[in-house]
Amino acid sequence: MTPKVYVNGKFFDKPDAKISVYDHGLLYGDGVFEGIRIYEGKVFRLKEHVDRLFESARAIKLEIPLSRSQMMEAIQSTVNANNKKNGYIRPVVTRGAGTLGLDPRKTTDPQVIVIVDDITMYPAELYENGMEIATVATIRNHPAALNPRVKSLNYLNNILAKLEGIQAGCLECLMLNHKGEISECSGDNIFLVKHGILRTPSIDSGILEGITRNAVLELARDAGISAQELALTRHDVLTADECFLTGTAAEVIPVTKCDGRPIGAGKPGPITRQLREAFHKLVRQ
Ligand code: PXG
Repeated sequence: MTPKVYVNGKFFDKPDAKISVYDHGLLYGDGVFEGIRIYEGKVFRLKEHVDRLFESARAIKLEIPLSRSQMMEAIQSTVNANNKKNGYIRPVVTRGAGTLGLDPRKTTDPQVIVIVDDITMYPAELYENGMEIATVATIRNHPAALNPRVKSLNYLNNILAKLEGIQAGCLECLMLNHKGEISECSGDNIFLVKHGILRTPSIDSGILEGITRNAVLELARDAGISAQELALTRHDVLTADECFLTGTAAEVIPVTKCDGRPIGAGKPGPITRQLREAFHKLVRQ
C-alpha cells in the first residue's frame, strides 16, 4: 500500500506529498523532527516524543501551528490512515517557505508533516553477536553552537560522523564532545557497564536526551541495577565490561568492539541481554 503522508492537516499519497523548494527546512535545515515507533498497533511514548518536538521547536523559536494534543491527534490519525501495526513515524515541522535569505521572520506558514513507514534496523545478527563502532574525528556539535538536545533538521554533524564511521567499516560511530568526553553516536545513545554498574554520558556531555535512553534507565532502576549519568571518556569505553547503544530505530543493541578492540569478553554481556529483554517486554506490553 502506498503510504499516506500528512501535510498540514490533509493526507496525500507518498508521490503527491510535497512542500515548497523555498522552504527553510530545505534551504537551511531550519526545522525540527522526531522518530517514533509503533509496536503492535500502539505508539511508543507518544507524549514524550511530542514534548521533545515542542521543546526542540521552542529552542529554535519555531512556533508549531498545532497544540500538543492536536499534534498527538495528527500523529495518531496518520498511523490509523496507514493501518500500521508495526512501523516508524517521522513528524517534521519546518520553518516554512520564505525568501532566499536566512531571516526566519521572512518565512510564512510552518509546515507540519507526518510520515508513517517501515524502519530498517541493524542486521539481526548484530543483535545476537554485537556490533563494532569507531570513534570518529568529527566532534559532536558544541552545545553553545547548536545544542544536541535540539532534534533539528540540521543533521550534517551526525552525517559527517557517520560517513567517517562507514569509512572505518562501522555502521555506527562514537562522537566525542569539545572536551574530549564521549557524547553519543550518530543516531543512538551509548551505555557502558563497569563492575555491574550502568553508566551513560550525562545530558551535560552534549547529547540528545533519548527516549529509549530514558526508558532503559527506568528499566535498570526497576531491576535494581544502579545507574550513573556522568562524564565518560574513551578510556571508559575501552575498559568497560559491556557496552550497548539505544535508539528508537536500534532499540537496545550490544557493542562488542570499539576501534578494532574487543570490549569486555568481546561478546554481548549479561546486563546488556537483561536490559534488551526488559525493553522488548516493555514495548510489547
Ligand atoms: N542521539 C541522536 C543524535 C539521535 O538522532 C538518539 C540519540 C536516540 O534517541 P531516541 O529518542 O530515538 O531514543 C537519536 C535518535 C535514523 C534514526 O534513521 C535516528 C534516530 C531515530 C530514528 C531513526 O538513523 N535518532
